[in-house]
Amino acid sequence: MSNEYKFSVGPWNVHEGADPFGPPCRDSIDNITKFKAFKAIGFDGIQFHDDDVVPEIETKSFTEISTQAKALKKILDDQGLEAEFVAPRLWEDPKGIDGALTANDPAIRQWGIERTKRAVDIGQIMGCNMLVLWLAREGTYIREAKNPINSYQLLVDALNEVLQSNSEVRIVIEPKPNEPVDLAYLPTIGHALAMAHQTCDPTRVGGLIESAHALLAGLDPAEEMGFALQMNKLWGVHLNDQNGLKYDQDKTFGSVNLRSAFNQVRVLELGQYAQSGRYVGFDVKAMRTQPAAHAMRHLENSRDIFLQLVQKVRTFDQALEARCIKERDYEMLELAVMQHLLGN
Ligand SMILES: [Mn+2]
Repeated sequence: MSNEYKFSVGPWNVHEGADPFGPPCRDSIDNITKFKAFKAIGFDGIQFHDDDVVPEIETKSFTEISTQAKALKKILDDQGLEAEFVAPRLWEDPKGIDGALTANDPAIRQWGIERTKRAVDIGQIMGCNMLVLWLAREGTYIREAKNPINSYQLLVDALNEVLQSNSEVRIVIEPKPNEPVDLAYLPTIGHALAMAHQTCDPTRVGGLIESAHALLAGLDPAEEMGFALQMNKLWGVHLNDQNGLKYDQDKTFGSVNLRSAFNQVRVLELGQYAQSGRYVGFDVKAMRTQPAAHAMRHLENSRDIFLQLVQKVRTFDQALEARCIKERDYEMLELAVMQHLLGN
């Protein structure tokens, strides 16, 4: 099983513990040390923001960017790792304070598109053609600040410009309904894939579903994945967990709702996700309370829980399932699922 599924993680998943109410509480670990540790615990893919590859990217020439990306590619190669995707971190630059691709200022929009195209170039150097777009600040705090009809057109225009700039790139939209902004454009996978079909090349635009983001939209992550799988558009997952409608918690996969996690694994099995060759990514973060020595356990635990749930899905009594469905005995089916998860 661990050979069938490939796992990925981003350097930000091992962090210093800062939150909006308090400073860092663990020392920084350099990326190279993190990559070695990821490989040792069974992760083969690394997810990158453009400025994870090239820190202070805004101050650097393309020659410098290219040199740094090539150097990092060599480090990954030497460790038997590969880059899964590169994502432009538009939301952390002060220029993108009110959104980048949907900013009201056309000069900012052009900056956003150019920075996104630069992330595609970095991806190409890193050997991956996946560009993930989490549209963090593309939205509003108050509705009156932007014209949503116009904003959605601006997003289509931006996607088209990126698609036309590079014939290899695959754009993968990661929807999220809120946070950091109050109301985000493309809040669900349905919105994202509807927009994909409006672009100049729908075959090159797909989606990535994060469990917590679906939950924050009041939706079921497994059903959202099923929707994307039916369209052959589930090009990535960020599995994690979420304790209700709060801030984006990025908790260890399965740690809040084991049955929801079971159903996410079940739909990935039903959709033959492993056979697609795509990575199972975990966007999980260590609790702030964790001492540094244990601040990677959330990754190991998420991967372990995932693999145990693959086993649970595969060993569920298929004959019983078929009989319950035939007899419409969903009480029995539900109990059987619960008993199976309880180990009985
Ligand atoms: Mn998250």
